[in-house]
Amino acid sequence: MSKTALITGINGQDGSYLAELLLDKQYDVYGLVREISNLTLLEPILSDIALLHGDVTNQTSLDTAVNEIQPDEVYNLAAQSSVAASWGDPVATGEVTALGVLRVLEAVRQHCPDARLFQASSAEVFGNVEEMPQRETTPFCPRSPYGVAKVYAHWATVNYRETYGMFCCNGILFNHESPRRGIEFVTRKITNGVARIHNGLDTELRLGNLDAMRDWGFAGDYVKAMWMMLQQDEPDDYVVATGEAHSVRDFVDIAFSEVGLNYEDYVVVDPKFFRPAEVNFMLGDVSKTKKILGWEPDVAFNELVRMMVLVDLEIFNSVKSDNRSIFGDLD
Ligand code: NDP
Ligand code: GDR
Repeated sequence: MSKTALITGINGQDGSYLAELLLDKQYDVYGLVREISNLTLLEPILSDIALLHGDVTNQTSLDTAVNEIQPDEVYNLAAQSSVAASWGDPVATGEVTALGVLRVLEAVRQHCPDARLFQASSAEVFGNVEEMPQRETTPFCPRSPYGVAKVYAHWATVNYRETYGMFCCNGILFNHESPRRGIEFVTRKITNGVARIHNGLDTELRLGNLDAMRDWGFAGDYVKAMWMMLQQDEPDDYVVATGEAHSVRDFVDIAFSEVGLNYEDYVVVDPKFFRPAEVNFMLGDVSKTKKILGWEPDVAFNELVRMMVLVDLEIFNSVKSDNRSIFGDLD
């Protein structure tokens, strides 16, 4: 019999990849979306999934969804997921990214306690901790309202596992990117900027801290780890990372090189994009996840940058050819 999964945040980057993975595995896939949610990333699979309206700030909507669907697996991906934006609205970030998780846990406990639950925890829980690389036992030391909210969510998930015996797992996810990444994150801002400059639409790209180091992987690989966690005999928490760190500058350099440009001619460092508190260096120790789940990332850093640049270039090419078909040949 096919399994049933409920995904919150299904229309986001990870949600869309995870929905595709679960459809391939013959799951019945349900997703929670808001009235205002943009469904573009789900367009190719809209006829294969079922969407319900709800919001992690609204307990009733979660109770109703979980009670009606009776899912075998719940993937809680919903969050205000931008670290940078979390300083601008710390209270709303806490409502969604911290208390929203508690509401999902409560909905599952009350209405479907045998469901297995994945919580999207984050490497931001570690902040600027000295231990390097960071593993499941590294102390938490968050540096942003987002990181603080994820710490709350992480411990709430552990507590429901320990207190109620529920099958709850935290995936401590390091940065993962793709052509579906939101433009507010640095990687997609860079690849979109490269495509714009390459097409003569911009002459510069304004960025913040180029020296920050991140452990960047491919989102399509990371959703496989989420699924694997819920297939184990026992629930546990796992770091998901590549074990390799690169600077923002490295990313920029490779992205501009893809179109034969030198980033130093185009990138302007703008203090506007510096953060009130920065996490300087993130690097994950993924040995437990490799050993117990048997998970390995498939896409290497250089391939990831290339993939994102190529897709952004294609997007501009298709916009140009659409304009040609409407207005005739523009060249
Ligand atoms: P996205 O920002 O792409 O997706 C976030 C999703 O949450 C969207 O579908 C959004 O829907 C939804 N959402 C926001 N607010 C609410 C709300 N009040 N109620 C219900 N849904 C809401 O993030 P990613 O896909 O990249 O990340 C998925 C999860 O993994 C997040 O929890 C994120 O914090 C976490 N994470 C991500 C990492 C990464 O590098 N990508 C690393 C570590 C953790 P809407 O369109 O309506 O806003
Ligand atoms: P992050 O991702 O904060 O690590 O959170 P982001 O891509 O926003 O920043 C990465 C690093 O790049 C530096 N940076 C810039 N960042 C942005 N957004 N815009 C800029 O112009 C810019 N210039 C330099 C930042 O200072 C930072 O050091 C992501 C999110 O997916 C979270 O949800 C997730 O939990 C963590 O990764 C792990």
